[in-house]
Parts: sequence; C-alpha cells; structure tokens
Amino acid sequence: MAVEICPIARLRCGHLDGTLDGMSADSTPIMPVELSIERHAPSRRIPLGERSWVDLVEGFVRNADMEFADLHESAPWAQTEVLRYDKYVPEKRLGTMMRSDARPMFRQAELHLQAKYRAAFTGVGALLYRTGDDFQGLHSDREMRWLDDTLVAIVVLGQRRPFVFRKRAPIATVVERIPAGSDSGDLVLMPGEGDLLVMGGAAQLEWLHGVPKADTANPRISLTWRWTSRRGRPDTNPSYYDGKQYSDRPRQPGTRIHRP
Ligand SMILES: O=C(O)CCC(=O)C(=O)O
Repeated sequence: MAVEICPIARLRCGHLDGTLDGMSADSTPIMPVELSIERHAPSRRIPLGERSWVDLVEGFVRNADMEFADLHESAPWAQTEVLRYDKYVPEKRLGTMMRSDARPMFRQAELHLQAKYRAAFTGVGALLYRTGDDFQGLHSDREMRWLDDTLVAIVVLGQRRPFVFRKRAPIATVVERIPAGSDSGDLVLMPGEGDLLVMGGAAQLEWLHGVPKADTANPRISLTWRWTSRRGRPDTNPSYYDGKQYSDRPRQPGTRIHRP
C-alpha cells in the first residue's frame, strides 16, 4: 500500500505522532506516517433543522476490518451498570475509555477532527455492541451540560446498523413510546465498516439519537470524540449517568464498572 506523508500533521499542535516540524523530539528525522484514515473522503452534511446537522463521511477509516478485529480482540471492554431504583442494571453493551494515542488511527482521526472542525475534542469513548441484542436507547449526550453548540464525532466499525435521530419533543408533550426508527419523522442512517458521523450545532439540545436493537449476530464498535463550546445555559438536570435513587439509603454512585 502507498505511504502518504501527511500534511495535516502541520497543525498548531504538531505532527501525527505529537512531534514538531519534521524532526522528532530527539532531532532524528521523522519517518513518513502511513495513514489509517482517508482524509479526503467526501463529507455529506444533512441538516437537522436550522441549528443542528450531521456530517456523514463514508469510508473514513482505511483497513476498517483490521482496525475492528484488533480493537474487538484487545480493548479492555467492561460492563457498565447504571443505578436504577436502588439496583445496578447492566447497560446493554460493553464499553471502555481509551487514550487517544492508543492507536495511530485514533490519533489521526483526532487530529483530522481538530483541523476540520477547529475544536479540541476529548476522546475516545469506545462501545462494543456484541450482537443485535445490544443497543443504545434514544438519548442526547447531556453529560456535556452545555448543549447549545457541541460536536459529537463517532467512528463506526463492524456491522452496519440503523443509527436513529429523533427530534426531541417539547417538555410536557405526552410522547407515545414509538420504537426508534419507526416514527415517520425519524432520520435513519446506516453507518458501519469505518464510516464517520459527526453531530453538530444544537443536535444534543434539539435531537435524540440511538442505536436500536437489530437483527444481526455480528458485532459493532463505535468510537466517540466530544466537544462543547460551553456557550449558553448549562443543562443542570441529572443526566442518565447520575443514576436514579429513591430510597433513604446513603447515596450511591450513579454507575459502576465490572472488568472481567
Ligand atoms: O454507538 C453509537 O454509535 C452511539 C453511541 C452513543 O450514542 C453514545 O455513546 O452516546
């Protein structure tokens, strides 16, 4: 495969490996970096109303099958449990936080996102959906608190599955429980196999997103980077991860983690 020397390395923060201007920290010349991402893959913007949007970049990760297999095998996957009515309930997928320098693909994706969106993302939150029975319900990433202007970038590896957007209902509207993806107003994308999806603007304020159950035995991995401008009024309501507790018992943490 051709080796591409990467000009996106020339960001304010330096090269793909964190060094500056053609020299490593100990002054030895830098070897060309083989790119794990397609920097020029076309990006399609889908408006979500006036203030929100999602960008879809198909084929963003090169060798997506290999990246998937490595991560699936080696990431320290753990089971998160969320406090619900005095019991810890396992989330229906595994997860882990990873360092953004854990893999060249992570580092390159992060530098690409920084350069394109001019924002300092925090990453990388990884989720593993073992089969189609694992899912993520409709929600918005309210744990970011400042939701008026945010970016949530998600690289999806492995099985393509519906990724659903639904407009958030105004407070006090009675909402029937319509399965994600089956409401006529839902927007459904099918990212997978190395695609990148970036939600932006007021998407976390105005829209919900989720990955419903799917009819597949194949696994799917998502990798998420987030950024908030911290503009606007912070959302001070408890978030999903603050847990729910209604007894007089001493307050317990909102989540806990099991590592096998
Ligand atoms: O797995 C995905 O693609 C979505 C993950 C997600 O919505 C989240 O972590 O908040």
